[in-house]
Amino acid sequence: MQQDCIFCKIASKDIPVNTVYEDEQLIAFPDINPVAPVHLLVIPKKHIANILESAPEDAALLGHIMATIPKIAATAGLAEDGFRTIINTKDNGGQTVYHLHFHILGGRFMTWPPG
Ligand code: IU
Repeated sequence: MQQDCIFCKIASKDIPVNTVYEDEQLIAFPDINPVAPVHLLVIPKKHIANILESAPEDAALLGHIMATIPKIAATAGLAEDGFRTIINTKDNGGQTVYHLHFHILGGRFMTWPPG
């Protein structure tokens, strides 16, 4: 856990959220400022600032997150029409919270390219 990291505090339950999925390695919860009818965040409980900062030993964790995202999306009702998964990285990627997180966006048609 990294001090002053808000997502570490969510992972440790110091800040409560409406958890939609949790296991030993990750937690998923609704984004506080949703940009789609369904907007979830999936975070590793381990503090990793972003995908650039992930280490070789994080490969299994990253794989577990990717393998779990479709289950979380399906539970949220997004399997039939689909959804978008986004990882924002550093300034040009639009990253504002420096604890790795995967956005799940669904419930409406997503345009391309993103802004
Ligand atoms: P970004 O990829 O770093 O830009 O996304 C951070 C997201 O975290 C953003 O969508 C925020 O609305 C969201 N968020 C949150 O859900 N709860 C919080 O306490 C904070 C940010 I701070």
